[in-house]
Amino acid sequence: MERSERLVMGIGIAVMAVFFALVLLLATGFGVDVPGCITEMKPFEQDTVFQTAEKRYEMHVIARMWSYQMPPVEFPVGSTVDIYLTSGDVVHGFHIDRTNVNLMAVPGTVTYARVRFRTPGEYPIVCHEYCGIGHQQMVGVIRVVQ
Ligand SMILES: [Cu+2]
Repeated sequence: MERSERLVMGIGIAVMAVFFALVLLLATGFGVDVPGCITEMKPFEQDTVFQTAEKRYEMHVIARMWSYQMPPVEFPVGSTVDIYLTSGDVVHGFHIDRTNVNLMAVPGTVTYARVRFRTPGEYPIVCHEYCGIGHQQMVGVIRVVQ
């Protein structure tokens, strides 16, 4: 092995050692942790779906492998719904068919969309991010009635 190769390998090992020491220091000394507790996130402190005014609703959805934590929901035609979404494990998708709602459910963050349901019917919800072996089971439905 040439001297320059040994030098490059030595620098590489030293940089890896520094990064590893920094990760250990941050994890143990400064309490840096991956985001986790959904219940402490503000929108998720209340019930899942509730009415805020006439034909105005707020819906809090948690995506988990491999379903959406939300009850069967039914809104009257013309309702405006504020949707707050997060994930309890990995990245998921949240697309409401026949609307422009297309969100990412990311652990530790809350995504938001507002949608108005103008026509009655069923609005299927599907996950559009491959999230594991049960991904195809991640479906839901919103019913809009007269
Ligand atoms: Cu999925």
